Order: sequence, then structure tokens, then C-alpha cells
Amino acid sequence: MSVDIGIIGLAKSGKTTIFNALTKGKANTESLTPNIGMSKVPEPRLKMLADVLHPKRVVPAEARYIDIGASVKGMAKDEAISGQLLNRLSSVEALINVVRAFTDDRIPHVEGSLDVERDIATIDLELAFSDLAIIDRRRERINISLKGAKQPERQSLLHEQELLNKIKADLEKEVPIREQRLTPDEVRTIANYQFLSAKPILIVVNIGEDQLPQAETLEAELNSRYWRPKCRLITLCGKLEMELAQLDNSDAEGFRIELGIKESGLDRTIRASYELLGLISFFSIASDEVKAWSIQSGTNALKAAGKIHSDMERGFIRAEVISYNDLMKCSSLAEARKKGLLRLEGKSYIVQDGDVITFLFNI
Ligand SMILES: Nc1nc2c(ncn2[C@@H]2O[C@H](COP(=O)(O)OP(=O)(O)OP(=O)(O)O)[C@@H](O)[C@H]2O)c(=O)[nH]1
Ligand SMILES: [Mg+2]
Repeated sequence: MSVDIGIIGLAKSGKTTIFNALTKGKANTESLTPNIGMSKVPEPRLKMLADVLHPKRVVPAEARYIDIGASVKGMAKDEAISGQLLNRLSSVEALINVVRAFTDDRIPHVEGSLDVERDIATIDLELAFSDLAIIDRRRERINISLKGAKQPERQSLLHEQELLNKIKADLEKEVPIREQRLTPDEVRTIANYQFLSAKPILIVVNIGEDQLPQAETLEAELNSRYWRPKCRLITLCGKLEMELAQLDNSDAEGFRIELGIKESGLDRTIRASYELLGLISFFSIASDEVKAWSIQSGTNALKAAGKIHSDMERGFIRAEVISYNDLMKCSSLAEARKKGLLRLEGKSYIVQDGDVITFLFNI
């Protein structure tokens, strides 16, 4: 199971370019059809684990990127487009909003001028429009249902109506749902609607190659002005990252050092998305295979097993756990066992970042 991330933004902001950079893809930037691609989640600890455990196979976790192939601007106005886009976007776990900062006279900016903050606000407004349309439809249905409803259904409908009214009022004040203060109960009540403005969002400011020397300052400056809950902002040179993604790793690394880029666009994007989503990695070892998995921080061993296979969750007996750091102090798993570094944990054990786990289960 992968982490799904949707790429949105204004027209010609560099969505497909960034999609190609992230997935090492070669999608045609001229085409307006949606692109879906996978990328391996960079995890340097996997290689170190392979050196100690000598598995036959090492399998990284994966992220799936969906480039919707259209501007989300105006989508709320066109029901056909909005229906299609919504279908693609509603199930993703996070959004990447690609905002143009590069200058290129051959590619006119759709809004006539460069303005990062205006474009961020434009997209937020579109997401809010889309959510408002869903809320209005639901409110109508609630009104109809209320006519014949008896307790306790009536009570729960009224409760939902009140919550939707509150969310609507805040959306109309241009506060996206991700910034609204909702109780865990309220979050659960609206989870099924998969509101777009509720999703964590990573703003990728797409800079030109000429802006590379200022990339860090620009990122720090925008971040200080634009700090929001469930939101991160990074700068990235999409065009360059796309070109580097087509090279083999060592060549790309060489160019990066020359250009003074400390970390690849893919690494930075994934790291920021993981922070945004509160994801951590654990590693499973089974039948000569070491696999990396991404889970929400705070997940227990039972649910972590279920991420691998539903049988493992159903037949869960115990988890044999060692932290990555402890394992690195040994030359093999056998040595770690001899030293007593492996722990047996039950269903409710909270999996920690870097845990190396063998699940014991029966089916
Ligand atoms: N100079 C420069 N051009 C870029 C950069 N990033 C993207 N472009 C160019 O901008 C144009 C639009 O990029 P795309 O990646 O197709 O943008 P998009 O958001 O997918 O566009 P649509 O899908 O048509 O809305 C392409 O010609 C890219 O080559 C950049 O960092 N610098
Ligand atoms: Mg495109």
C-alpha cells in the first residue's frame, strides 16, 4: 500500500514537470491527460540493513503521485470537470500545490504576472469552493431526511447539520478546513466527505534555474510569512529536477554538488510530505526480504501488521522488534538475539520510527 499524493496547481505552473521529477517519469508536459506514477521512498537505512541482514530482496516503500492534468482554477464552476477531478483527488492523503515562481517569457503566466502568495490563495479558494458545493448538497439532503426522521437519527442529523454550518461559515471567511479547529469527533464525522481543503498540503514553489542561489533564502522567507497548520512550503527547481531525475544517481549527484543543491527534489518532497502527514518508517523482515513501510506515527503493532497483510493482522501473535540503531551495533540478527536486543511486543505496542520487526502470526 502506497501513500497517495495529488499534484494540483494553476495551469502551466509546472505540475507535470514536478510529477516527472518525482517519478523519474517522462510524461509529456504538453498533454493534459492525467498522469499516475510511483516513486520509491528514499530510505538510506535500507541499504545499511541489507549489509547486516543480507536478504535476497530489499523493497522500499512507495508513494503514488497523481498529476491531475488540469488547472483546478474554475473547476467548481464546471460540474463535469469538477466531478472528474474530485474523483481523482478525493482519495489522496495529501496535496502538492505547484506554484510558479520561474520566469520565462515564452510561457505567459495564466494570471498575467508572478505572485506566489496570490496563487496560493487562488488554489485555496478553489478547494474551498469545491468543499462548499459538497456541503450545500449534503445540507439539502439533511433537510429532506429531517422531515421523516425519528430519534435518535434526528439528533444525529441535527448534529451534523450544525457542524456543516459551522464549517461552511469558516470556509466563507476563507479559512480552509485544514486550518479550522475541529475536535477529533468532528473530524471523524466529516471524514467520509474527503473535503479537499481538509487535506494536508505541500506547497512546492517552482523556481527557475537562475533563482537557485536564492532558493534557501526564498524558502525561509516564504515560510516565515506563510506558516499555517497542516501546510509545508519548499522551493524546488522543477525543470532541473526533472532533467536530473533522468540521469543515473551518481551522475545526478555530481551535478547537484556542482550546483550547490544539498538534497534531491524527490528526497526533499518526500521528507516534507512525511512530516506533513506524520508518517514514520518501519522495516519488516520475512522470508529473505527486507521491506520498508510508511505508517502514521502512533500506529500499534497490530495495525502495522495489517498494513503488510490482513492475514497478519487477523492471526497476529507477537512482534519481535529491534530498533535500527541497536541492530546496527551488531553484525547479524543472530548476534543481536544473543545480546538480548530483540524484544517481544504485543498488539498494543506503538511502533517507533526505524523499528525492524518480524511478525509472528498464524492463519
Ligand atoms: N524556464 C522554466 N520553465 C519551466 C520550469 N518548470 C516548468 N517549466 C516549463 O513550463 C511549461 C509548463 O510546465 P508543465 O510541467 O507542463 O506545467 P503544468 O502545470 O503541468 O501545465 P498544464 O498541465 O498545462 O496546466 C513547460 O514548458 C515547462 O518546460 C522551470 O523551472 N523553468
Ligand atoms: Mg501538465
